Amino acid sequence: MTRKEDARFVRGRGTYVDDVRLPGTLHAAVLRSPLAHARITAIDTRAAEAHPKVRVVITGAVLADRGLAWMPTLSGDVQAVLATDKVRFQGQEVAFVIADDPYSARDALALVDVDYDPLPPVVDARTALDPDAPVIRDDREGRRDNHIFDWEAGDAAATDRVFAGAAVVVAQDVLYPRVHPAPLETCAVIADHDVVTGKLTVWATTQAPHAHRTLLATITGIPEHRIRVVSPDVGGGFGNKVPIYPAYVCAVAGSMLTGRPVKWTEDRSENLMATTFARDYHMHGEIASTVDGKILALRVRVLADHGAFNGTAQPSKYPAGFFHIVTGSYDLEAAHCSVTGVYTNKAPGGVAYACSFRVAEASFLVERLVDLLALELDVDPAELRMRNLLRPEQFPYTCSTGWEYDSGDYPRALALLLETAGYRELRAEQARRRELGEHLGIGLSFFTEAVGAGPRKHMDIVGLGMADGAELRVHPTGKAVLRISVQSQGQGHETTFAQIVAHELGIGPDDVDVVHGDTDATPFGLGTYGSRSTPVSGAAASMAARKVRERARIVASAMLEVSPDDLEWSPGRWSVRGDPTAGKSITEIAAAAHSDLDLPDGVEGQLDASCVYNPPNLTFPFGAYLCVVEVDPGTGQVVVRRFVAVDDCGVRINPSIVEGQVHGGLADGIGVALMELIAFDPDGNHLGGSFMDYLLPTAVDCPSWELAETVTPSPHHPLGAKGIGECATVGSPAAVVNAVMDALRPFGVRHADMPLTPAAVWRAIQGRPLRGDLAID
Ligand code: MCN
Ligand code: CUN
Repeated sequence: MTRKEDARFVRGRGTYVDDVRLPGTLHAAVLRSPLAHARITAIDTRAAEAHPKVRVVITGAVLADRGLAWMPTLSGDVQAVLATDKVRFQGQEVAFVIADDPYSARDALALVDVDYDPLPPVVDARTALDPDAPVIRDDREGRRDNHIFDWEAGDAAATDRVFAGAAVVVAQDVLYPRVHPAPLETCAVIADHDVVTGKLTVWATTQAPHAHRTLLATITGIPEHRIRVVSPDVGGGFGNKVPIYPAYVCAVAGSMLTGRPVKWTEDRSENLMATTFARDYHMHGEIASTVDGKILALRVRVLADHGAFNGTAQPSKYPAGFFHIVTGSYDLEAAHCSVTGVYTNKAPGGVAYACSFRVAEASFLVERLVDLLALELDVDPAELRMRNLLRPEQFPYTCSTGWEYDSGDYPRALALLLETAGYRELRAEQARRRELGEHLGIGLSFFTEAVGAGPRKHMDIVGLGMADGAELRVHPTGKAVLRISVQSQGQGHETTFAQIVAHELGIGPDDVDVVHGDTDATPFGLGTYGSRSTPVSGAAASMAARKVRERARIVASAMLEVSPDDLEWSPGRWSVRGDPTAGKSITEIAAAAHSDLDLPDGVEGQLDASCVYNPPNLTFPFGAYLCVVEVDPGTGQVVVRRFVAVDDCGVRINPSIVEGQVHGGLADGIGVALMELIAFDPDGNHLGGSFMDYLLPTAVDCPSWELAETVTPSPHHPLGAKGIGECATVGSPAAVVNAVMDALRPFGVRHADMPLTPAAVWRAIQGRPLRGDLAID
């Protein structure tokens, strides 16, 4: 089925926040810090206020008077809404200028005079804990260092024992550099506070409207039932639109101060400089094996750069997200990982960009280590993986760090990959071309994803348990409206969720409309991230539809004057067991449910039903990827020739949407592996503030994707579906990097950090690898 929503998108008829025009709207711009670390000694707003079109200039002092200078982050830290004492990263919000039009607001930024007293910045996370490192968060009571958290998983002692006895140990420092989600639509908000009713309406481009409503209530003190968050069409999120940003709070304050709607739309540089980034994990990984390549254990230490405020969007029990799925897809005796989070003078965050809560970093590390082990043992990397993959009979499988993987057939996926790619022929071609002095590289990766957070008792964000609601209304004519708590940013929910209901009720998908993105019109739920929509909200939709079906059964039994037990279901119809001609369609039953038909005692009329779905476990999709690159050693240029991807996300609701998700994720992976980097100079100046510097992959950089699938249903999801949204982003960077390293094998290169730009590859060949996190050295 093609996507319903595309009817408006291909016509340019989508409605994004910036398209929303409320009468009397004022426009805002944000003044940002030019320095990474500095004390603010004075702010003079008089000249800006004298600008004829400026209505209000909000500073931290103005907010402090109202208790709004600081706000909670998703991790339970606090973040400055507008800087009062210090600025802590370049691009930090310092003042919010509200004017009659956006141009005047921009112009007036230059009229705000801020005196800064520069401080030395912490740019390299590896120096953040040095005793003489400048203390970034001196606002935190009693804290005199840049330490945020220590966290560990797995059995350290058991792991050390296995390592001590292992015949082979391979170790590597691996940086997963800072990258950015870079959605096409940047962040935007309109806050509209009604002084008469006390109602606040916030139009925002968000992945989690309900969570935003609760957070806005907590931050502003406005009662939650008077807040409505509307998220119209969202032009991409990729994790960037999970948090609340300071300018959203300023817009609310601005609307309360002016009595008018206040709109703010971010520009590209602001988005790249100041909104939540991803990764920035300095990892030290070790892998232990027997001489014949049986992988025994993994030991990992991580230094996590969280920027100046810890805005990471992890479930609160897991400050390092699901990083402990670093055991990957292999049968290990033991594993241990420890993560230390630190503050640096960089934009806050710590998670975003199709990451599934740090599975991207974990997956990348383990797949690099497996390739390094293959190199060490001189065995084929496909063969080494095949020997160590979990076997189907081991599921459900509890890994060494505690996750219970729900289902999988890994060897089948890898075998399909090798066959689809023609692996043996590729290796033969590689050998031939090496003779000719050409550098073809073949890279593999195998990944296991963990998507669909909760259950609620293990996973929450700011105390909100991860469950999702769905409400299904069936009108008298049998047409249905499904209201869901998750929010599409391009994933096609209006199509797939209609398909779920249509499948359960046996009606056409065009007879189901999907409503989302308005907290006044939809049930509560945590929203779309961690590829949780299908696993959680999709399950809620399915369960609500099954309740409708059961109600329909009772109504049908009254219509047919038989016991409900004597009815059997076929798509769209309840009929008398053994007599398919005596039956009623859902449409007929819906009409009867709204009619004067006498229903059994205790049975309400109508068919509407709802469900709150608290998943019993995550779902664990997986995949096997293969990338073929060609490297020009003279220039360091990498060209991706082929990319073959086998994905298993259980039952596919809409195969073409799933393929679209995989295409996007593979492109992401090529971007991260070869070109995307948020870099800083030693003074903490951000070096990637535009798409001229922060490179995104285009069609030119991507081959024609070759996709294949296996289907291993999730045993606990009502439809057997697992999430897919982030799989390819998680799995693909390792395949690309492994391919480049494979191509560079004749040069004795073992490892180079992403992004593998021409400069990075060339320098690796010269034996002087670039420091991946610094664009200059
Ligand atoms: N689907 C399916 N069958 C399955 C699994 C999924 O048909 N077995 C369909 C779903 O119904 C949905 C789509 O595939 O239409 C993605 O579903 P799911 O895996 O549940 O992921 P979410 O809908 O929760 O999307 C979130 C995920 C995340 S976290 C990021 S980051 C990301 C991604 O989606 N951001 C995206 N893909 C994106 N795609 C677009 N276009 N834009 C983004 O911002
Ligand atoms: Cu972590 S990026 Mo997606 O989960 O929104």
